[in-house]
Amino acid sequence: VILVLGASGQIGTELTQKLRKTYGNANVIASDIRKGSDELMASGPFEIIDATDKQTILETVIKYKVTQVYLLAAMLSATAEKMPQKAWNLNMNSLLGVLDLAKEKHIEQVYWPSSIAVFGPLTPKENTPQQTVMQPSTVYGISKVSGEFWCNYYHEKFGVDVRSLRYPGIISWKTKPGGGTTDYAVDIYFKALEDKKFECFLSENTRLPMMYMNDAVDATIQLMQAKPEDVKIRTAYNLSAIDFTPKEIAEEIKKHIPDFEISYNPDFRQAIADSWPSSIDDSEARKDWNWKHNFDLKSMTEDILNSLKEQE
Ligand code: VAH
Repeated sequence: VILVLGASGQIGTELTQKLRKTYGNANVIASDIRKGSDELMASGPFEIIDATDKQTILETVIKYKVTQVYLLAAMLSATAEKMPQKAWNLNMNSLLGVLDLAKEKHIEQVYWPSSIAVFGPLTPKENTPQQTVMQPSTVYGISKVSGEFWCNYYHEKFGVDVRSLRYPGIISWKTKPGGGTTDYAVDIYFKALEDKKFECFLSENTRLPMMYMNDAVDATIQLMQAKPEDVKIRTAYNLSAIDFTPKEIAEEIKKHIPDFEISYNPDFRQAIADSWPSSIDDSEARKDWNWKHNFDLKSMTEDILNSLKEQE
C-alpha cells in the first residue's frame, strides 16, 4: 500500500492518479494538509495529514498497512523566499520524519523529490553534470540539497531504500502549481486560451530545463520500480527532458493560436531562474534504469492545448 503526502499539489495530484491506475485505487492513500481536486478525492482514500506530523503519518501507516511513502509536500522556490523558516521546517522536518519511519522499519521504501534548484550560480549552466558544484542561492534549493544528503546518509547508515530525482520545471494543465519559478510555463497555456496574451515574469531568453508532467510521473514510478542494485545514486538523479525559453514556448503556442501575444515584465523570480542551469545532463539515469523522456515542446504543447480545449 502506498501513502502519498502532498497529494493535492501539482505533482502529487497527477502522481497519485497514475499510482492508482498502476496499483489500484484502494492501494494508494492520498493525503495533504487540504483537500484535493474532485477527481482525486473521488478516486480513492484521502486523509488530511500535515506532512511534518510524524505521529499522524505513523498512525496512517499502521491503519492502512502502508509499505511505501511518496513525500511530495514542500514549499516551492518563490514562496520559500518569502517565508524561509516555514519553508525549511516543512521541507526538512517532513523528510526527516519519513526517513525515521523507514529506519524504524515501519515502511519499506521512500520517494522524495529533489530539484534542479540544488544547483546555483557557480554550477556549470549547460548540460549540468550529475556530480558538480552545488551552492544553491535559494531557500528552496538549500532545503533540497540538504535533503539529498540526508537521503544518502539514511541509505548508507541504515539501509533505507529512499530514492530521489532532481526534477526540472514541470509543466502540467490538470492542477495549477503554487509558488514555483518555472510556473510561468504552466500559466502561459491557460492565458493563451483565455486572453490570447500573457505577461511573463521572466525575461524572453531565460532558458530553463523543463519536463511535461506525464514524463515526470512516469520517471518517478520507473525509478521506484527499478531493482535496488540499479539505483546507484542515493542523493538524487539528474532528470531532464527539454529546455526552452519564454520566447520559444510562445512561438510554439503561436503555431496553434496565431494572434497570441507575449510581453515580459521580469520580477524577483528572474534572479532565482538566473541561478539555475539552462540544461541538464541526465545520462546516469538513462544508463542506470533506462530513463527516457517522451514529450518535447511541440508534443507537450499540442497535448496541453488539446486537453484544455476539451475541458471548455
Ligand atoms: C520551482 N517548479 O519553480 C519548482 C521547481 C526547478 C523548479 O523546483 O520552484
